[in-house]
Amino acid sequence: MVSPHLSGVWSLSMTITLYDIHLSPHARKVRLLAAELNIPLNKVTRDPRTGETRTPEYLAKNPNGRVPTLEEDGFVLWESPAILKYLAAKHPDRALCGGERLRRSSTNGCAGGSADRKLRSRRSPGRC
Ligand SMILES: N[C@@H](CCC(=O)N[C@@H](CS)C(=O)NCC(=O)O)C(=O)O
Repeated sequence: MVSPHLSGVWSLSMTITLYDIHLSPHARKVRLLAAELNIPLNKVTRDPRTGETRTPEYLAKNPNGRVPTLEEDGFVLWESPAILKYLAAKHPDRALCGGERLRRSSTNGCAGGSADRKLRSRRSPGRC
């Protein structure tokens, strides 16, 4: 059994694969945040224009058939807001997810959707 301490270290070194295409603004947000947080990405191009996001293999990862899709150690996530929050949560010290108080205000605080919009609307101007 791996101790929690070691398991934390291990998870930091896991390869994160990002299925994307360079011209996607949704994928670009993810690439920019990963660069900001020094999180290395194994980028795999999947071009929606040529059907690469509609193959059975890709749809098994992302049923929406769109980019970006992130995969880490068998865990798959799609929808760029959810991916951004997943990456931001790796660096709680940066408080990019709204900080503890806002995060506690909703169980979905880091999962996107309506809770995300609620958190955004409560942020003070000028805050990321
Ligand atoms: N809501 C999605 C939108 C993703 C999206 O629309 N991606 C486009 C590329 S920018 C795509 O894959 N389009 C292909 C399609 O809709 O078939 C997100 O934020 O990740």
